[in-house]
Amino acid sequence: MEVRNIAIIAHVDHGKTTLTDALLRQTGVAKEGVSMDSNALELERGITIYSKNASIPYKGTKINIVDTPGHADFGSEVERVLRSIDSVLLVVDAQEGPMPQTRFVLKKSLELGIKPIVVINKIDKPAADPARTEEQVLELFLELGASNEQSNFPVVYTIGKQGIAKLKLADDSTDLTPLLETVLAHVPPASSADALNKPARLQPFNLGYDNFLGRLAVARVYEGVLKTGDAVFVKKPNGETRQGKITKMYTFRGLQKVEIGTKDSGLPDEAPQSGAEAGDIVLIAGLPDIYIGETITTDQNAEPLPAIAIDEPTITLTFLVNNSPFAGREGKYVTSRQIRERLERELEVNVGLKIDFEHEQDGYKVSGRGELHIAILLEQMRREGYELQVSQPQVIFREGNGGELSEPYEETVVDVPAIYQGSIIERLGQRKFVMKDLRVHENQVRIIFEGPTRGLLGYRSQFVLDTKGEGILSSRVIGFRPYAGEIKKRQVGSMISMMSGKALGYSLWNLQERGILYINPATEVYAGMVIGNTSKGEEMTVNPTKNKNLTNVRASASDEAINLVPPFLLTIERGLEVMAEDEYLEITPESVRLRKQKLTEIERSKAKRS
Ligand SMILES: Nc1nc2c(ncn2[C@@H]2O[C@H](COP(=O)(O)OP(=O)(O)OP(=O)(O)O)[C@@H](O)[C@H]2O)c(=O)[nH]1
Ligand SMILES: [Mg+2]
Repeated sequence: MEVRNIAIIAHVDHGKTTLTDALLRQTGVAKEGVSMDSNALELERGITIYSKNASIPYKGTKINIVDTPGHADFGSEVERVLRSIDSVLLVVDAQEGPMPQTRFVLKKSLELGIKPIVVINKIDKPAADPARTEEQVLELFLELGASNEQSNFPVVYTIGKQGIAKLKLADDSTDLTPLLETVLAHVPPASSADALNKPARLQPFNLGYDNFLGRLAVARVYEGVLKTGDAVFVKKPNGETRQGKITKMYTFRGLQKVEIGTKDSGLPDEAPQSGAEAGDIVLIAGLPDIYIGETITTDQNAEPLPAIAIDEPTITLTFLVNNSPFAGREGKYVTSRQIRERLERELEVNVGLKIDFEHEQDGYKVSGRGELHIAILLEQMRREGYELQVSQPQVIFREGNGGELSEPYEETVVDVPAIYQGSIIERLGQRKFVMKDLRVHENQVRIIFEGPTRGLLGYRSQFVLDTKGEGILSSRVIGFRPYAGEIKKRQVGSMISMMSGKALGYSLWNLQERGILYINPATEVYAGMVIGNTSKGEEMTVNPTKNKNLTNVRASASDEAINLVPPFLLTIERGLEVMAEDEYLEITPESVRLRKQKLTEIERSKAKRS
């Protein structure tokens, strides 16, 4: 059967998954309400975390679709996916226009010689401006050095949410047929008779894991036919070769994985496949040490396929056994060995992650592509019953041959109402961010900055405050550049409990004037736990368990009515953001607590003096 391979790429939230789901529905392979975002965390957050494969049948052709995550922390995954497909649907929100991640994924696609199909989505939004968006997309193509052929892209206008696509805005359409037709017309066939007759060559671009089968590789078949049971050679890009055997293979039909060589597709018109054929994207088991970018082949003398680069981590932090006074109360897996085994399993599939297990007594050094990348792992672990504590994330520096330091830099795009423009430029300027571009559109401004990742750590919650929640900030790593120099951040001081017990409304009411609280009344606290931050920036030790002095009680009813400001409850991400260097974030299945590493004031002042 003829195959076409596409990836859906875009900035976060521009509608990739919604559109993919609609394509699955229209072609009859998924029912109403079924989504590619299937992981519990994805559903809760409404974002895609893992790229996923599906396929749809259309007019006798199998269209493999890879839905990719839009958040910049997962950009490296998108880059790998792009190596395995032949074209992309570049989805752009008709109101927001191209955003940093649009630029990144487009740049990578163009460099690979891909000819994108542009999908202007969400044209139903009241403030949508498809014509302006299209113009900006064309500008972006030209700016990124697109060839004539590439910048002569087909455009499809869509309302992904309603499953509607049009070739002209004025067209009447009730489904996605125009988009499917565009795919057939513009995406080259994934294989040819010539490729089919060669010895098998495949390349994994993603990893998976199954409790029974072990490590799985998601691979594109470039040439030949691979059969279950085949003896294969696995070649590293440098030619180093080892042997293996394929134990099981799956192909994608709709959202299902169907074992190759069996007859259980549920789609009666498709013959059971006898092997993984050139052009297809398949899941392979049997190679326990298979890795991204290697070449699987049946021919010992075959050339390895070009390597697939994996982005280096940019931030690092330590995972430790929880040793707070509340340790072990809520977690099921709490020991160093259990945490280690979990992290080792994570390394099987989490390609951008690096872990140093060497100095076990000091915890495990975990490095990743950004705060969200790490936060998702921690969130996943707590859901599985793990309990642990982590240190403050730090940027990873690199040292050149001459000892010169470099650090990760990001491109940051800020969309804010024009009145906040001045304060944002000033605030980011202090954090060594340089303005690269400023565009005004009605009352909104879009400002593009470049600066060190270090300057952004801990900035997001400040940004929300500075823009009264009306701003959007998105950012992505653009590479390592020379050290930007010292950054003086406004000191945030912690409000630390000196007592253990239950926090009382009366004391919180007194404390809320002095800063922002992280806890509710009746929250259990311990001495050394951080219960809030102070507005003046100084560190403050307080007693949140103090009750009203009983001898002073007056019998007035109004006295009892305490007006408490809703607290800033800590999530893992907020915690990673607000924590100080001498603190730990304690994470259990039920709680996220911030604490001082040294729990008593005496220990803390001793540590400060030395
Ligand atoms: N108004 C409108 N909203 C849409 C449309 N398509 C998607 N949305 C909404 O946009 C939001 C994001 O949609 P998703 O499909 O999850 O976006 P995504 O690009 O997959 O997001 P990530 O995978 O996290 O990068 C959801 O709330 C959708 O309901 C559309 O055509 N019109
Ligand atoms: Mg998505």
